[in-house]
Amino acid sequence: AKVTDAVLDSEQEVFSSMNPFAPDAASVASSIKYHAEFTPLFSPEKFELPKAFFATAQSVRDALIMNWNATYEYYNRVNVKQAYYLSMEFLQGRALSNAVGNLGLNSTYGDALKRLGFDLESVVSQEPDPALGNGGLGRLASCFLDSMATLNYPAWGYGLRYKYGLFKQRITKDGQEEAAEDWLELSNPWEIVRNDVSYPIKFYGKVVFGSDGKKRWIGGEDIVAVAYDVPIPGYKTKTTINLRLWSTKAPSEDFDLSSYNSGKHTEAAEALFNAEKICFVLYPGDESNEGKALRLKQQYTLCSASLQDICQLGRIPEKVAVQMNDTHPTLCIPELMRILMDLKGLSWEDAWKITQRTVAYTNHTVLPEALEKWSLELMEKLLPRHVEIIEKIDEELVRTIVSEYGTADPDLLEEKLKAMRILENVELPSAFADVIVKPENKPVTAKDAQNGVKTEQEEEKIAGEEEEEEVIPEPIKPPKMVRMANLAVVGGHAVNGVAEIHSEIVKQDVFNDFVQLWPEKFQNKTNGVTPRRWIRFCNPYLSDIITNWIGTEDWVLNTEKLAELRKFADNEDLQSEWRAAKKKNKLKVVALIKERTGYTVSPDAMFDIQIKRIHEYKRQLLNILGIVYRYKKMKEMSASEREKAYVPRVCIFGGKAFATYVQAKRIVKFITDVASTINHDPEIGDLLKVIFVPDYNVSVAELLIPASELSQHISTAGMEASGTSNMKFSMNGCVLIGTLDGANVEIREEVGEENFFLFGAKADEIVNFRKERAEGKFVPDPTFEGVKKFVRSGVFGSNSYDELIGSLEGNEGFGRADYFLVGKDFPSYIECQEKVDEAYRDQKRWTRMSILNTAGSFKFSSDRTIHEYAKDIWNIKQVELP
Ligand code: B1N
Repeated sequence: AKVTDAVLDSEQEVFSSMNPFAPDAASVASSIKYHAEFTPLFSPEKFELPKAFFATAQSVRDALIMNWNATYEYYNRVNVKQAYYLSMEFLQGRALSNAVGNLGLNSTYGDALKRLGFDLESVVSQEPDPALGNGGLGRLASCFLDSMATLNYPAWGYGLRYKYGLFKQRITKDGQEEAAEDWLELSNPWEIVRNDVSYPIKFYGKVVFGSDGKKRWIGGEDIVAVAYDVPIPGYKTKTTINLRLWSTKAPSEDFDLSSYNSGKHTEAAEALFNAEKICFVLYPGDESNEGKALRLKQQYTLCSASLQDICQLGRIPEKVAVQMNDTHPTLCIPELMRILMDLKGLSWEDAWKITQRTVAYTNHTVLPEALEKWSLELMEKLLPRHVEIIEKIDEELVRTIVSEYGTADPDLLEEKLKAMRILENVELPSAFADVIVKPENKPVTAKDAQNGVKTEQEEEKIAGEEEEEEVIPEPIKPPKMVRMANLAVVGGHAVNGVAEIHSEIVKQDVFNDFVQLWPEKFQNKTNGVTPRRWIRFCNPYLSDIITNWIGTEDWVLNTEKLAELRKFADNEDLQSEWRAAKKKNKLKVVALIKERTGYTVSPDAMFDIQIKRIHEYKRQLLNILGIVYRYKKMKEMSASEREKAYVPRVCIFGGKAFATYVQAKRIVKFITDVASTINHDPEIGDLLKVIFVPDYNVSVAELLIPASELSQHISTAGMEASGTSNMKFSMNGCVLIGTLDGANVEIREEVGEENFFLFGAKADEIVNFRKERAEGKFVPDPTFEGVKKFVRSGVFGSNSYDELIGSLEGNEGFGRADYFLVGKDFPSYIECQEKVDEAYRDQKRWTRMSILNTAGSFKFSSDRTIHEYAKDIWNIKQVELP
């Protein structure tokens, strides 16, 4: 009771220091009633839950607007440098409980709603979960906004207002199905459309010289980007920053009234549709050319609208730092150059200096297929002026490379140019055509001649003699591409990876050639997550315990304090409170599982969870095959042997597969098939349950993470840049099983290796293991062979999973032989899982491990990450409002 009183007092204090009126429950209740009546979204007769949600959100928004206006009014007055975080994705999750929590008004709003006949928890769960992001990258952007606001850093987020967020996932007997996510259906109470903040955006057209001798981009298609602002409140601070999301529309004159009146309704509205469709969906399928063009239009809209806006807001570069979240906003570089040269009249040299000083780039992946490239042909059509600028940047880069490496060793020079140029498969700029003698034009050396190496002419002659009649086909020219990562590295002043091991791979591998040129550009910024959403609000039971034992709630802002829990790790009272909190969280998940899948699971079993996008490199397949192995062994035992040998487990999966990622969808289908066999096997009962929670999103994560006891982060080493849910699990007292990949490495360092279940090949061994496989030298473990055979025997249905199991063997037609090394890591994974069971049997030991995970998680607050960006990349200072 004491703690609650203290919290209540501090809530009152915070709010009264922020507002002219001190809100007690009565005034909050009347504000909610006011909004239900006078800013209505529903008809007046009834006052039900949906209406309660919107009215509550509107009343919270009033408080946010005051702080928000005060924030930017002050920043403008003192003219501070600000950071602008550009991202194609913000995975915000629900805002109501977060905003109420950050304002410190939980109990006030709880009481107010009680007076109106509602409870806060049900009102909160009315909010649609805005999913304007795919996964970790988008969620990171949202955690960063929370930290920037909380730490009083002057900043903005910029993104797109997609009408439909990431698809809704349904699980049917055929696997995953996708449906549109209409999150705006009932409107969005948090956003404010700024009708006075809109910018023209151009596509297509051509470049001409103006009368002043400057380049002008004219003609083409013109649309308008309109600002929708979302307030982002900090925790226990007045600072409330802005997330500005752009929506697109046609200029009003583009509606063809005379066509419409003559009955051609569709044609009349074509321009409207054409402009609006840009913001219809997050990540439109880009297999078709139309899809590619649309995605590029989205990226350009984000860059152009944001930079036009930023140029109005602050002096570049003194007052502006632009951070590009991956390469998706890389068009910022040529766009800023265009604005500075064509619109502001600066020289190339000045514009380039300013651009470089302004922008910085975060890399989030080293998977070669994920490094963005755009067809030069498409880009030339859509953005002709930008391609001119990119060509010039590429030419300057060639100049730098030539001067660095000289022409004495043409092979080396060729190799460097090939690796580093922005333009791929494009001839050298004419100025360099003669400087570089290409190896194929090189005269044959005396040594080659001795070894019987023929000249090109000789080869041609021989070929001609042998196949006289045959027409030699024109060689297919590889497509000309623009490599966005190379452009981002060249155009920015800083490049960072998102975990130590990832940043090392970035330096040693992906961008090694650039590191040799500009070593000072490359940095590491290990990711983090906001402790507000990811412990304080999603896990109130554990939060109260932590506050009680540490003696203050400060840890929410200063996570280092969590380390103080270490000294109580073996304390029996703490241990039993700790277990009780976990149990309460597990009970919520038992209900969720019942509701979403119909299955009943036992809260006394170990909750073992893997939730993330379905991807081969994340190896959900390793997890489910491990489960199959466990099931197979159980079936070979008598009932009493089984009971003795195994700790009861509920194995929970969640995650979406990209709609066109066939192999990922097969994995989903396989997991659900295995689940339905095992869950219906009466011999197994509560000893093993497999659950696929459909439609995984931020809100589901907020329920699952606090309830988890073991969580799986088992990617092939070197492939997961960081991972961020690993941090959330660890904070919530969950023990991790994982490979030495991404942030796992650092988590293990912090929590102690005895509190982390490690297995599997290391990143630097992967190349050799793949080689070993390719050469047919790999001998799979009998356990792995046994599991595959078991699957093929039809236990999980008539399907024999040829494509899935075949991919682990590299059978004819199934592509790369176990590229992700599931077979290689299988035995060590199984062995590690046995150690997990053993540790869990000793509940004291397990609880200690759990406590030490929370205690050791303090490094992974996004507050730490944001301080590092602010200091090392953005050069911005904290500014507290008066
Ligand atoms: O970014 C996260 C990391 O924690 C994850 O390890 C990493 O996989 C993730 C193209 C991406 N990398 N690349 C993407 C997202 C959308 C898209 O269209 C690539 N996401 C990540 C945060 O650093």
